[in-house]
Amino acid sequence: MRKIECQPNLTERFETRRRFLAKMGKSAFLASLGIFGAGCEAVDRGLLDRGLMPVVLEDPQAAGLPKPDMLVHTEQPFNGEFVPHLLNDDVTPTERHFVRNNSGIPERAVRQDPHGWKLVIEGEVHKKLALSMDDLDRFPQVTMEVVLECAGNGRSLFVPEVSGTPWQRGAVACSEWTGVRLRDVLKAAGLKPSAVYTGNYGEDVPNDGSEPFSRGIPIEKAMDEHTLIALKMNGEVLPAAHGFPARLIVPGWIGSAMQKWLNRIWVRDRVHDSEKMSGYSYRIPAYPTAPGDKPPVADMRIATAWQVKSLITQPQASLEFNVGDAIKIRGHAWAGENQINKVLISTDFGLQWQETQLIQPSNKYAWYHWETELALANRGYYEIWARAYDDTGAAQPFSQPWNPKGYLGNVIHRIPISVVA
Ligand SMILES: Nc1nc2c(c(=O)[nH]1)N[C@H]1C(S)=C(S)[C@@H](COP(=O)(O)O)O[C@H]1N2
Ligand SMILES: [Mo]
Repeated sequence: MRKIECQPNLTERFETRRRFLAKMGKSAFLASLGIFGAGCEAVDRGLLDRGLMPVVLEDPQAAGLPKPDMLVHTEQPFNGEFVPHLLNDDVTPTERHFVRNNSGIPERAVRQDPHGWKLVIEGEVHKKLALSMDDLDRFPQVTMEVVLECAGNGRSLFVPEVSGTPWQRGAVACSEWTGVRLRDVLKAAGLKPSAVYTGNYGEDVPNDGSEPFSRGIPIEKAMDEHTLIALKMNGEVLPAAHGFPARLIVPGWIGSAMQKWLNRIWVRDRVHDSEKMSGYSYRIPAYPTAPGDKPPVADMRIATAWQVKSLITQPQASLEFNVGDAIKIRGHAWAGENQINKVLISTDFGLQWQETQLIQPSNKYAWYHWETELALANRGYYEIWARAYDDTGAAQPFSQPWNPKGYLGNVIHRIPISVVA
């Protein structure tokens, strides 16, 4: 089994894996983790240097998935989110953080074993680094609450329908992340003047031989003091599903910039040109497009920061109230690189708006909270609409602007309720 799991040849590894998975049921597989965990360790130590490929599992249960009450879109790769009223916490607990995977989860992450793991920094640097967890622990540690939102969150609201995971509103969370500043690590490697972009890689190398998920960020964002190599989530070592042992946190930007299971940063002398940086992947048209229109690839631009957005987390959709009841309304708001100015709500389809109380975030890049209370004087069907405004004057649209892959959706959130006499 050790030989199978540490197979250096990619093609052969896939064949043996298929046999391996066919032979073993889920529970037998889980039981075996401890056994080959010990066996692989010595081999793992030289993993990167000798060019061996990490092993990726396609068994979400091994990584504790799905989480309770999760709305699961796909099991392989695993993608799941939560309905808005389950996201009411100020700081999202790990059990309520959505999971978005492009392929399987590395076996190392499931074993929670950092032995042999190295983060390689190479490319346009003076000194190539291969940092162990102990090396990273020696850099200053930073803790921040950061909104992490998939670029495709809200995709299911696009009309006409677009391809991709049909996220509703829950592919967003704001957890607390602890780690080291990416810029401290890049400084240790010494950036050459030719450095313009990072190319980020992780251990989740797909089983079908397709190009591994890899995205990058401009050097300016990489050198921003808030961009982290996170080692902890909500005070605990990173869970398997969220990138153990290290992931990027690129505050304000789309989730795909936040590489999980990070093991290599290739500093580049040009904009990173991997598959997930090209074509229609994580790219949006340079100009507004008619619904259903697909502009030429040359007119597509890399999606970066999120735009102004809000979520109603209370009340739960479709609740029934009595006339005159005090109805507590609450939620979050965030705006990528910008700050929130106000969140207004309406209960009459946008004819009249009222202010809510805005609660400042604990740090830049965490989400704001907002709340208010109201009573409805007549029975009937109502929708609570929330609309956030940022400090640039931008506000959420009433109707979702369209793009070919359904990215950066920020149409106002509406919660239906009914009031009975
Ligand atoms: N290595 C790796 N990193 C990745 C991904 C991935 O599939 N592989 N998915 C990205 C995308 S598209 C998103 S939205 C976030 C999701 O982070 P989460 O699963 O911790 O919520 O991780 C990003 N980092
Ligand atoms: Mo994403």
